[in-house]
Amino acid sequence: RHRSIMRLVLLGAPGSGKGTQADLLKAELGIPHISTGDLLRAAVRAGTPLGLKAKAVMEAGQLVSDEIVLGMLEERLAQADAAAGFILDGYPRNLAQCAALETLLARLGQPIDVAIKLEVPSELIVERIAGRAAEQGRKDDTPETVRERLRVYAEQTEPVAGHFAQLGKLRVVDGVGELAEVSQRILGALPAGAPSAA
Ligand code: B4P
Repeated sequence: RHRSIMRLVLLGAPGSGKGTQADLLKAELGIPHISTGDLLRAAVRAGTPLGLKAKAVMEAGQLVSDEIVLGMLEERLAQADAAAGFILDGYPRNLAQCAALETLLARLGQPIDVAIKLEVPSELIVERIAGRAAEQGRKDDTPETVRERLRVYAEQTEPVAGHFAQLGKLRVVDGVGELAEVSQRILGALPAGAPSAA
Protein backbone atom coordinates (compact mmCIF):
# COMPACT_ATOMS: atom_id res chain seq x y z
CA ARG A 1 0.00 0.00 0.00
CA HIS A 2 2.78 2.43 0.87
CA ARG A 3 5.23 1.36 -1.82
CA SER A 4 4.20 3.98 -4.36
CA ILE A 5 6.31 7.08 -4.91
CA MET A 6 5.77 9.28 -1.91
CA ARG A 7 7.14 12.72 -1.12
CA LEU A 8 6.64 13.40 2.54
CA VAL A 9 7.50 16.33 4.82
CA LEU A 10 7.86 15.63 8.56
CA LEU A 11 7.11 18.62 10.78
CA GLY A 12 7.34 18.93 14.54
CA ALA A 13 9.21 20.72 17.30
CA PRO A 14 12.83 19.81 18.05
CA GLY A 15 12.69 16.53 19.96
CA SER A 16 9.23 15.61 18.66
CA GLY A 17 10.71 12.48 17.05
CA LYS A 18 11.10 13.52 13.40
CA GLY A 19 14.58 12.10 12.94
CA THR A 20 13.73 8.98 14.92
CA GLN A 21 10.54 8.28 12.97
CA ALA A 22 12.04 9.10 9.57
CA ASP A 23 14.70 6.48 10.24
CA LEU A 24 12.04 3.87 11.01
CA LEU A 25 9.82 4.86 8.06
CA LYS A 26 12.43 4.85 5.33
CA ALA A 27 12.61 1.04 5.29
CA GLU A 28 8.84 0.71 5.39
CA LEU A 29 8.37 3.16 2.50
CA GLY A 30 11.50 2.29 0.53
CA ILE A 31 12.53 5.93 0.18
CA PRO A 32 15.50 7.87 1.58
CA HIS A 33 15.44 9.96 4.77
CA ILE A 34 16.77 13.43 4.04
CA SER A 35 17.53 15.43 7.20
CA THR A 36 18.89 18.96 6.81
CA GLY A 37 20.08 18.72 10.43
CA ASP A 38 22.10 15.57 9.61
CA LEU A 39 23.49 17.18 6.43
CA LEU A 40 24.54 20.24 8.45
CA ARG A 41 26.09 18.16 11.25
CA ALA A 42 28.06 16.19 8.64
CA ALA A 43 29.36 19.46 7.16
CA VAL A 44 30.36 20.65 10.65
CA ARG A 45 32.21 17.37 11.33
CA ALA A 46 33.95 17.53 7.97
CA GLY A 47 35.02 21.11 8.70
CA THR A 48 33.93 22.39 5.26
CA PRO A 49 33.58 26.19 4.81
CA LEU A 50 29.81 25.69 4.98
CA GLY A 51 30.18 23.65 8.17
CA LEU A 52 32.33 26.31 9.79
CA LYS A 53 29.63 28.90 9.09
CA ALA A 54 26.83 26.66 10.34
CA LYS A 55 28.48 25.54 13.60
CA ALA A 56 28.02 28.65 15.75
CA VAL A 57 24.52 29.27 14.43
CA MET A 58 23.42 25.74 15.35
CA GLU A 59 25.00 25.92 18.79
CA ALA A 60 22.99 29.10 19.44
CA GLY A 61 19.74 27.31 18.47
CA GLN A 62 19.17 29.63 15.50
CA LEU A 63 18.38 28.68 11.91
CA VAL A 64 21.24 28.43 9.43
CA SER A 65 20.78 30.79 6.45
CA ASP A 66 18.11 29.77 3.92
CA GLU A 67 20.62 30.02 1.08
CA ILE A 68 23.09 27.54 2.60
CA VAL A 69 20.41 25.01 3.50
CA LEU A 70 18.69 25.25 0.11
CA GLY A 71 21.95 24.68 -1.75
CA MET A 72 22.64 21.60 0.37
CA LEU A 73 19.12 20.28 -0.15
CA GLU A 74 19.21 20.78 -3.93
CA GLU A 75 22.41 18.76 -4.10
CA ARG A 76 20.87 15.95 -2.05
CA LEU A 77 17.62 15.85 -4.04
CA ALA A 78 19.60 15.56 -7.26
CA GLN A 79 20.99 12.18 -6.14
CA ALA A 80 19.45 9.16 -7.88
CA ASP A 81 17.74 7.60 -4.85
CA ALA A 82 15.51 10.68 -4.33
CA ALA A 83 13.73 10.02 -7.63
CA ALA A 84 11.74 7.30 -5.83
CA GLY A 85 10.41 9.85 -3.32
CA PHE A 86 11.77 10.99 0.04
CA ILE A 87 11.07 11.79 3.67
CA LEU A 88 12.12 15.37 4.31
CA ASP A 89 13.02 15.92 7.98
CA GLY A 90 13.78 19.41 9.30
CA TYR A 91 12.93 21.24 6.08
CA PRO A 92 11.12 23.57 5.46
CA ARG A 93 11.78 25.41 8.73
CA ASN A 94 10.19 28.77 7.78
CA LEU A 95 7.89 30.17 5.11
CA ALA A 96 10.76 31.34 2.89
CA GLN A 97 12.15 27.77 2.80
CA CYS A 98 8.65 26.52 2.09
CA ALA A 99 8.36 28.78 -0.97
CA ALA A 100 11.85 27.80 -2.15
CA LEU A 101 11.00 24.11 -1.81
CA GLU A 102 7.78 24.47 -3.76
CA THR A 103 9.57 26.33 -6.56
CA LEU A 104 12.28 23.69 -6.71
CA LEU A 105 9.85 20.74 -6.69
CA ALA A 106 7.54 22.39 -9.23
CA ARG A 107 10.54 22.69 -11.55
CA LEU A 108 11.24 18.98 -11.07
CA GLY A 109 7.53 18.11 -11.46
CA GLN A 110 7.62 16.43 -8.02
CA PRO A 111 5.23 18.17 -5.60
CA ILE A 112 4.98 17.24 -1.91
CA ASP A 113 2.18 14.72 -1.34
CA VAL A 114 1.68 15.09 2.39
CA ALA A 115 3.02 16.88 5.47
CA ILE A 116 2.91 15.03 8.78
CA LYS A 117 3.12 17.09 11.96
CA LEU A 118 4.19 15.25 15.11
CA GLU A 119 2.63 16.72 18.23
CA VAL A 120 4.38 16.34 21.59
CA PRO A 121 3.87 18.50 24.71
CA SER A 122 6.85 20.73 25.55
CA GLU A 123 7.46 19.14 29.00
CA LEU A 124 8.06 15.81 27.25
CA ILE A 125 10.28 17.44 24.65
CA VAL A 126 12.50 18.93 27.32
CA GLU A 127 12.77 15.46 28.93
CA ARG A 128 13.59 13.69 25.65
CA ILE A 129 16.26 16.18 24.69
CA ALA A 130 17.82 15.99 28.15
CA GLY A 131 18.04 12.22 27.56
CA ARG A 132 19.74 12.69 24.20
CA ALA A 133 22.12 15.28 25.69
CA ALA A 134 23.23 12.68 28.24
CA GLU A 135 23.66 9.98 25.55
CA GLN A 136 25.11 11.89 22.61
CA GLY A 137 26.38 15.21 23.97
CA ARG A 138 25.02 17.21 21.02
CA LYS A 139 26.20 20.81 21.51
CA ASP A 140 22.74 22.27 20.81
CA ASP A 141 20.96 20.09 23.38
CA THR A 142 21.73 22.28 26.42
CA PRO A 143 18.61 23.53 28.29
CA GLU A 144 19.23 27.12 27.21
CA THR A 145 19.65 26.26 23.51
CA VAL A 146 16.65 23.96 23.60
CA ARG A 147 14.50 26.84 24.91
CA GLU A 148 15.70 28.99 22.00
CA ARG A 149 15.04 26.20 19.47
CA LEU A 150 11.49 25.81 20.79
CA ARG A 151 10.95 29.57 20.52
CA VAL A 152 12.26 29.63 16.93
CA TYR A 153 10.02 26.65 16.12
CA ALA A 154 6.87 28.38 17.41
CA GLU A 155 7.71 31.63 15.64
CA GLN A 156 9.05 30.41 12.30
CA THR A 157 8.11 26.76 11.71
CA GLU A 158 4.52 26.63 12.99
CA PRO A 159 3.39 28.84 10.07
CA VAL A 160 4.73 26.17 7.69
CA ALA A 161 2.21 23.71 9.15
CA GLY A 162 -0.50 26.32 8.56
CA HIS A 163 0.58 26.60 4.95
CA PHE A 164 0.27 22.85 4.33
CA ALA A 165 -3.09 22.87 6.15
CA GLN A 166 -4.36 25.48 3.69
CA LEU A 167 -3.33 23.21 0.83
CA GLY A 168 -5.23 20.33 2.46
CA LYS A 169 -1.97 18.36 2.80
CA LEU A 170 -1.44 18.47 6.58
CA ARG A 171 -2.00 15.45 8.85
CA VAL A 172 -1.49 15.95 12.58
CA VAL A 173 -0.22 12.87 14.43
CA ASP A 174 0.13 12.29 18.19
CA GLY A 175 3.87 11.83 18.81
CA VAL A 176 3.52 10.51 22.38
CA GLY A 177 4.03 6.77 22.92
CA GLU A 178 6.28 3.87 21.94
CA LEU A 179 8.31 4.37 18.76
CA ALA A 180 6.42 1.62 16.89
CA GLU A 181 3.08 2.99 17.96
CA VAL A 182 3.93 6.44 16.60
CA SER A 183 5.20 4.89 13.32
CA GLN A 184 1.90 3.06 12.89
CA ARG A 185 -0.01 6.30 13.40
CA ILE A 186 2.09 8.00 10.73
CA LEU A 187 1.61 5.15 8.25
CA GLY A 188 -2.11 5.28 8.93
CA ALA A 189 -2.18 9.01 8.16
CA LEU A 190 -0.52 8.67 4.74
CA PRO A 191 -2.63 8.98 1.61
CA ALA A 192 -3.41 5.47 0.28
CA GLY A 193 -1.48 6.01 -2.95
CA ALA A 194 0.35 9.20 -3.71
CA PRO A 195 -1.45 10.99 -6.56
CA SER A 196 1.81 11.20 -8.48
CA ALA A 197 2.11 7.41 -8.52
CA ALA A 198 -1.44 6.74 -9.73
P1 B4P B 1 17.51 18.99 13.61
O1 B4P B 1 18.61 18.05 13.31
O2 B4P B 1 16.35 19.00 12.67
O3 B4P B 1 17.12 18.61 15.10
P2 B4P B 1 15.78 18.50 15.94
O4 B4P B 1 14.80 19.53 15.54
O5 B4P B 1 16.22 18.46 17.36
O6 B4P B 1 15.08 17.13 15.62
P3 B4P B 1 15.67 15.67 15.69
O7 B4P B 1 15.13 15.04 14.46
O8 B4P B 1 17.09 15.60 15.87
O9 B4P B 1 15.12 15.04 17.03
P4 B4P B 1 14.11 13.85 17.25
O10 B4P B 1 12.86 14.58 17.30
O11 B4P B 1 14.19 12.72 16.30
O12 B4P B 1 18.05 20.50 13.70
C1 B4P B 1 19.17 20.89 14.47
C2 B4P B 1 19.63 22.30 14.07
O13 B4P B 1 20.10 22.32 12.70
C3 B4P B 1 18.57 23.41 14.10
O14 B4P B 1 18.39 23.95 15.39
C4 B4P B 1 19.16 24.43 13.08
O15 B4P B 1 20.18 25.22 13.65
C5 B4P B 1 19.78 23.55 12.04
N1 B4P B 1 18.86 23.28 10.91
C6 B4P B 1 18.33 22.05 10.57
N2 B4P B 1 17.53 22.17 9.50
C7 B4P B 1 17.53 23.49 9.16
C8 B4P B 1 16.86 24.24 8.16
N3 B4P B 1 16.02 23.66 7.28
N4 B4P B 1 17.08 25.59 8.09
C9 B4P B 1 17.92 26.17 8.95
N5 B4P B 1 18.56 25.53 9.93
C10 B4P B 1 18.39 24.20 10.04
O16 B4P B 1 14.55 13.14 18.62
C11 B4P B 1 14.78 13.79 19.82
C12 B4P B 1 14.99 12.79 20.98
O17 B4P B 1 13.73 12.24 21.37
C13 B4P B 1 15.88 11.60 20.66
O18 B4P B 1 16.79 11.40 21.71
C14 B4P B 1 14.92 10.42 20.57
O19 B4P B 1 15.51 9.22 21.01
C15 B4P B 1 13.80 10.83 21.49
N6 B4P B 1 12.51 10.27 21.06
C16 B4P B 1 12.02 10.31 19.79
N7 B4P B 1 10.81 9.72 19.72
C17 B4P B 1 10.51 9.30 21.01
C18 B4P B 1 9.39 8.62 21.60
N8 B4P B 1 8.31 8.26 20.89
N9 B4P B 1 9.43 8.39 22.94
C19 B4P B 1 10.52 8.75 23.67
N10 B4P B 1 11.61 9.38 23.16
C20 B4P B 1 11.61 9.66 21.84
